[in-house]
Amino acid sequence: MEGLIVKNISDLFYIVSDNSTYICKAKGVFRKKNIIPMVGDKVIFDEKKLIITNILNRKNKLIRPPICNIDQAIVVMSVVNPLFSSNLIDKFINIIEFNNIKPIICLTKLDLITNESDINKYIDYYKNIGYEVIINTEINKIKSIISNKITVITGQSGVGKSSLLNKLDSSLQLKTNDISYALNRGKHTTRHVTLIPLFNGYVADTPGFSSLSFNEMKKEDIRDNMIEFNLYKDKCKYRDCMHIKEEDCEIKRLVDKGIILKSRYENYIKFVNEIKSTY
Ligand SMILES: Nc1nc2c(ncn2[C@@H]2O[C@H](COP(=O)(O)OP(=O)(O)O)[C@@H](O)[C@H]2O)c(=O)[nH]1
Ligand SMILES: [Mg+2]
Ligand SMILES: [Zn+2]
Repeated sequence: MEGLIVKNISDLFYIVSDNSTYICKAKGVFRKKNIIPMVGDKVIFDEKKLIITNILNRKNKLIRPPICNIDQAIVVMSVVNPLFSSNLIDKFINIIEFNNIKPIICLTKLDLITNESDINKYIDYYKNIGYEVIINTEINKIKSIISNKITVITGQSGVGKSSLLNKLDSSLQLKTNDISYALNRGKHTTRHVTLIPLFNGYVADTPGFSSLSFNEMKKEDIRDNMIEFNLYKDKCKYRDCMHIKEEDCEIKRLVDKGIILKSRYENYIKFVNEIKSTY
């Protein structure tokens, strides 16, 4: 039978197929080849022996959280409490782009601010370069985005990820404001990710990240994941321009003109320096 792994606890894999759940182990040969099935995998399994016999090709794969075959990632960011960070948004987006997953930005806690003009500047910019930007109160819109897809909900602790999922489906009853969990994470906790069925698709509510890293990425990757740079780079003098120290650089000109958002460019420079320092 064919099914989808929705949960993994040590060597047990919970597979959903035709509305039933089967708890299976992986075939021994996987271990020898060092292939480990993961949440999100589409697999072939023997429903009598409860053994996974084959893993279908993955279209993408995240290590943190460990999950694959993701259609889209909703990056949740509060405008305050915790304070809005364009740096974190750009970092999430960069990593998500690198993994060939569609990023969607969801802003929360707009009810806690009186002046929205600063935030609107970001909303307009990200929309302009082609990203979908939503507010956590736009429930019907979010429902249609999530329908029939596998979606990862990501973002730092406290931004309102679990609250949003509870609002989409009150029967989920996910714990919110779980500070103790946030403080303990990374110690002994293996990061259990679960795919929760929702609107004919699945969502994964991931724990907040203590750190996000550009693992395995080169500085050229970071550059190429800045999607709006790719629109203009042909006008740079050098074909492989990094848009940093080079002369006659179109990207730097557009930052000066205010066409490329200054914070995006500054975050880009920070990211490149971050990976340089890890070599
Ligand atoms: N004022 C306000 N509070 C919110 C909003 N969304 C979430 N919260 C609160 O923020 C806190 C953290 O929410 P939670 O869903 O646990 O965040 P998570 O760590 O990202 O899952 C909780 O106390 C929520 O009630 C919002 O849109 N406005
Ligand atoms: Mg949560
Ligand atoms: Zn350039």
